[in-house]
Amino acid sequence: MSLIVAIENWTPDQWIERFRRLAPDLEVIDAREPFDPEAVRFAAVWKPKPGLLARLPNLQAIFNLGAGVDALLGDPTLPDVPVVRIVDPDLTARMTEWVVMNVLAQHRRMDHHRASQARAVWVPIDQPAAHAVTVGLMGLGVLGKDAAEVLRRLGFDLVGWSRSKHGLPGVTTYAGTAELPAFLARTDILVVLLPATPDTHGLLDRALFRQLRGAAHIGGPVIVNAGRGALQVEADILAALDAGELAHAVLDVFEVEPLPVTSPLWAHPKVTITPHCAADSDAEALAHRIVSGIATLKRGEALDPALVVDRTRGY
Ligand code: NDP
Ligand code: OXD
Repeated sequence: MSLIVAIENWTPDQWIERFRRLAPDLEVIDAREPFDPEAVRFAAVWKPKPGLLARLPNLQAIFNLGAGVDALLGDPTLPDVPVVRIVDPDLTARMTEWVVMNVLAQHRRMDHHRASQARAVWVPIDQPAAHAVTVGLMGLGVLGKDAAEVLRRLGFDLVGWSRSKHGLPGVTTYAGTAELPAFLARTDILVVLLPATPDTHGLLDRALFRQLRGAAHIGGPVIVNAGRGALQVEADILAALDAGELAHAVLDVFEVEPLPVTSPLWAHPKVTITPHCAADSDAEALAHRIVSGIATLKRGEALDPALVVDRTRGY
């Protein structure tokens, strides 16, 4: 039984070594080398070449090496076998750190303090309490729920938006397109933890930014996106920042990655950029999860349904 490792934009060598070490009973195939397609039962992939997986007639499951499966589902030839995504407490905790770090930096007006420090001037400003700021979480899945829990503990007022309605302690929840305007009208800092799907593509545009409340004491509406770049219209973010409709944009994901050196986002004073590393996680732990998923399938047992992507929803 073979596991093929097909990784396009990182080097696969360490993953191949890890799988060989953690699953000595599996033949681990490097997709860059010639191989027998009939032998492959499992695939561990990140943005594999479109068409590659369709060539594997005995494939039983595809393990995505990340939480977001948009790149994989974008392959129209993807075979109809379970697609398993990453849900991992370490990844989740790191995303929550990133979200909380950026929400706090905006709430505590760190841009103002850095600018004052650069000029060696002492300019205290009024600091509202956390409960005076409403954080709106777009996406109440594994990541959104965890971030909500920590932000709630810090005292922020919280609203959340998802496709289906959720009951979450301390969070006023909204669902679906019909309730989106009410959610935005309450939001000061918009935290986006949505998947990229046909429904969410281009959602973060100027019309949406104009609906945000954006409390004056944090300088206006702020967006914080670690979901996917396909959700955001970058030209609209820049226009909204320049028009004062957004006070700041914190972005971990981009329409094109790596973000081209020519992008005006790089130098914009109201933009904070991290290079798609909000939830960089422990590769060893992720490999363990995949090996354990393969063992489950080899025993003839079912995978945890929470890990299997619903192909009709797109996440
Ligand atoms: P989940 O699948 O657990 O949650 C997705 C959430 O988005 C759910 O609450 C879902 O609603 C909601 N949602 C999906 N489509 C819509 C829609 N059309 N309208 C409203 N809500 C919608 O995903 P995770 O929380 O694990 O991850 C979220 C995303 O974060 C990933 O898909 C990935 O793109 C991104 N990510 C980014 C990383 C980074 O480093 N920047 C790292 C890891 C993930 P419902 O609850 O009703 O199903
Ligand atoms: C992602 C990840 O999906 O890093 O972006 O897991």
